[in-house]
Amino acid sequence: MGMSCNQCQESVHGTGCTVRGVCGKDEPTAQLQDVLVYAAEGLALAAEKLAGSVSVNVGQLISESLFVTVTNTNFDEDSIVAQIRKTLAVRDELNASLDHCSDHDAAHWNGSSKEDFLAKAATVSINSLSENEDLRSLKSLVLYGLKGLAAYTDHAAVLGYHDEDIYAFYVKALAALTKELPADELTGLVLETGGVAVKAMALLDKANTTTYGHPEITTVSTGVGKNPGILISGHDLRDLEELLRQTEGTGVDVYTHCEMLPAHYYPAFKKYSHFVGNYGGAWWSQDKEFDTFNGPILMTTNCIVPVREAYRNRMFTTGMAGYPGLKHIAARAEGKEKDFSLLVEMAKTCKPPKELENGKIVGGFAHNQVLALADKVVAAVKSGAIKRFVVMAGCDGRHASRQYYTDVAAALPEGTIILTAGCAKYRYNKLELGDIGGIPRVLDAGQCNDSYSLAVIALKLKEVFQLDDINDLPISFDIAWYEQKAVTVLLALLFLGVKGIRLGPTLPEFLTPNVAAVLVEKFGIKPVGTVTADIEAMMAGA
Ligand code: SF4
Ligand code: SF3
Repeated sequence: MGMSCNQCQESVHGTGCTVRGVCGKDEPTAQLQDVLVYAAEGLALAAEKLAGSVSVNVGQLISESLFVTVTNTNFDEDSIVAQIRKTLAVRDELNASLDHCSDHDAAHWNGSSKEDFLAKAATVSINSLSENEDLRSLKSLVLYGLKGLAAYTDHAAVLGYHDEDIYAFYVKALAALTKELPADELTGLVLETGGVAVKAMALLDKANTTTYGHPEITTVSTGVGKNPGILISGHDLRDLEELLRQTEGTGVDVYTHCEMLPAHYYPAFKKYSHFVGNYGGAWWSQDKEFDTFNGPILMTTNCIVPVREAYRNRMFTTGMAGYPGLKHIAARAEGKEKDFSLLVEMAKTCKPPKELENGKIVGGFAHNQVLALADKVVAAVKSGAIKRFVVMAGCDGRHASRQYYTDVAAALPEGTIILTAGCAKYRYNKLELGDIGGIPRVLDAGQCNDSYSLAVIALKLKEVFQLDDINDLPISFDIAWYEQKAVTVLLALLFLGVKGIRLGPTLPEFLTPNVAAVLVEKFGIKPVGTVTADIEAMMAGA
């Protein structure tokens, strides 16, 4: 039967991953993820037939199910099977309330065994979206955009924030993926996904900043203390909040890893003296760093890489994350916190982390903080001290070709400011790039989930400089992508009218030449080139 996955930047070029994912995802896991997407489509078709709004329960369930299939989030067959069953059960409830079956094929295959689901997988892979490769490419763009969106709305939902319009869009778009639609309708759906992405990022921004305050300029240590520690990775701030509360006064320190680094920027977490620093770099080097951390590690979301024996018994998952053989910390019971006592007790028996480095990272430049510096920034632009902003947000990844981003950051002229968000920053956030009149040359807005801040900052600059078009700003976009949240951010930028984005280290494999040509023609998207040529072009405004 084989697997067929091409959703991330590390997809095997030319064929997608067909035997085993570069990410480590094996064939049954990939197939069960396809079936889970298919079950979510069945749920959407049932919800589409109901008059009125899409319920929060259905919207949240779709968010969770799609999030499970985001690259490097969940490798655990049993938990994916459980999520398929949950999704089908709600689909069946909706169909029962309508008193008819969905015409989606899913209505006839809700067998309960994993084998049943695997047998179904052959007919529901990404290839089944359409026989026409261009239509399949457009549908893939929508589906991957939805997966990234799902991560945003799941994080917002965890904090109690929902938007029924976004949930209604899930239903509309997932249902559309099951239908034969012409290219122009699918192109419209791609752009609409970008518009909904802006809404979802704004919702998550509101959820995070209302709950934890607005990020502030913060210096984070990359060294280690003398106490044992727990390392928390992924993107879920509520998990961190509860872990910090449950470790307070226990003699166990808490460290962030990868995309949890920006948690240090939030006022709500600054009061914890045992929240000591950040350990290691971007997600892909975890198989070296987790060994030397010595204590328990909690993965709240992506990115998990194949787990090594050296730390397997110290690693835990929670939320939508999963990995076979790792202990999973259960969801919150109504009105209760998650129970992290297993990690706390284990940490007390562990050695302190081994020092990897002993420096600092400065961040916290989300929209509120940057707008507080607006006068200074505007004056620096007017005086010519700041010549250009370069947005280098997105994801990091394993490939050596991503050295491009380090080299661009190092070689950009001194009058440039790098605006970043996401784990792409690890390619240059430990370089000494200095400042411009006190404004650091790398302004880190936060996680990939905080890319919204970069759009707000750009729109504010447009307003301050009284420009009609965002593309008239002295700003260039040199974006790095890896997983599907970056696809969502890209669609959001296109929706906001940003033109001429450089995308790398390679263009998505799921774009056919015809679909890529449309993006080039309409939006001027281009692949990254050489460091020298790209810097020269960006400084010239291209
Ligand atoms: Fe391959 Fe990426 Fe899919 Fe993993 S997520 S199987 S690396 S395309
Ligand atoms: Fe990174 Fe996985 Fe995308 Fe959140 S942690 S940006 S890749």
